[in-house]
Amino acid sequence: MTTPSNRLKTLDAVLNGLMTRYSERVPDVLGIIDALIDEKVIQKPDDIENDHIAFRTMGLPSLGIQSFEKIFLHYGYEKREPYDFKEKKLNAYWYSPPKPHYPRIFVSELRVRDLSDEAQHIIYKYTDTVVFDPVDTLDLDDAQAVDRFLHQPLWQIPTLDDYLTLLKESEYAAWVIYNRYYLNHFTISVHNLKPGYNTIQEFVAFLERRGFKLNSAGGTIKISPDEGLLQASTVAQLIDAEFADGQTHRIAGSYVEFAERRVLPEFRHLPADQIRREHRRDGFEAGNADKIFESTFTSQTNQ
Ligand code: OOG
Ligand code: NI
Repeated sequence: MTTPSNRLKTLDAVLNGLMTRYSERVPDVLGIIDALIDEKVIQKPDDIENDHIAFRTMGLPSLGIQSFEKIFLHYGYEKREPYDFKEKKLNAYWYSPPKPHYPRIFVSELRVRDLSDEAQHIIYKYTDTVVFDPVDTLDLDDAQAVDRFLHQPLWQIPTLDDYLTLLKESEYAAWVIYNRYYLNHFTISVHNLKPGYNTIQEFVAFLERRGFKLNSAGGTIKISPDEGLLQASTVAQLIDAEFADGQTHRIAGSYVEFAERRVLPEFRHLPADQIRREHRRDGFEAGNADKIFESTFTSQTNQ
């Protein structure tokens, strides 16, 4: 029987599977963890609080947010505010977790219909094989099945030509056509780390000292207008991608993000040892997110 506690066990397994594949694809993950252990900021990887994870998808009838979100709604996540990225032609939502120690989730989708006919045609060439919502036939209580689904090809591997044509018009489209539902990033919460590392400014200084390459779009540190949410990210790591025509090309894979959530003004009187997640700035910020998307863009990965 599916009980709420079984669902959380399934969620644990799904999140573990995502983090395992992601760490294999993104050497910066272990690089940063090792550097944190080396500087005695943490003792083991589990000491890191994961602020949120993010996924990208194609906004199409059998795919998109309305399909993908069914997975995490099943595990007790709640849909929260929408975001609209006009220039990048993206929609997004964030989801709050069933318990505070789970990561928030940020899911975005490409408004495929807003692209040129040529780009739409390329995308449909691949996604037209997805004729029904694949999540509808997935047993969401079977963690292994969900893990397989999140890492399996949803459509044929693209040709390099198609990839490069898409890249010219929408870097996001090119990313999704190759990387699909691979975890786009996980996010280290910095505010609960020890002094010297618990502000985004100090954490960024640590990363730069250790030689990690950071996304500079709109400035390295992205700050929400209310100054409660401060974010930074690495530049996506390149992967040697094999394309359908047998060609290989180095393309953007995934990246790592860092977030500082400040205590809300109404809770600033609380002693430090009483501060919990609900006392800090929650949610996301469109202005920050708009620049963080660019962590996988060639303007950042080629610098
Ligand atoms: C997501 C970018 C936005 C945030 O925390 O605002 C984001 C993406 O690159 O897919 O992660
Ligand atoms: Ni993020």
